[in-house]
Amino acid sequence: MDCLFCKIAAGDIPSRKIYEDDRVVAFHDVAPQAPVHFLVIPRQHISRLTDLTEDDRTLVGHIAYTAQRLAAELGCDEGFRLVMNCNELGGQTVFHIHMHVLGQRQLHWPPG
Ligand code: IU
Repeated sequence: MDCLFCKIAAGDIPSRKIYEDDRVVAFHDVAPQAPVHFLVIPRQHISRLTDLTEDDRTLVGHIAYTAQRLAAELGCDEGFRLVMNCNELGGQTVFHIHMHVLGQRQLHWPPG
């Protein structure tokens, strides 16, 4: 499968990895939108949130749990934002699900 994030997860394309285990990989975003901006992705290829099945619920929980734990480790104790974009209208550009973690600047609402 020709998926950039599958290749990053496999180590076939270099990335600035922060954390990995048997289910997820976290790495710094190449175009950071905040002083801290990293992505948490599943090793398993899932193209979009709307492809999730009931069996994936624990995996998504692990992604969110890992995201907040790493945010704390990277000094985002005053606050941070988790974002998952879905499909074109949601702003998704890479079709392997990923959770953005943004922190260490004041974030505003609503997003653009
Ligand atoms: P999106 O939610 O699908 O729009 O986010 C994709 C993110 O992946 C975006 O923030 C990119 O900067 C990031 N990214 C990356 O970190 N490394 C890459 O090689 C590519 C995109 I292509």
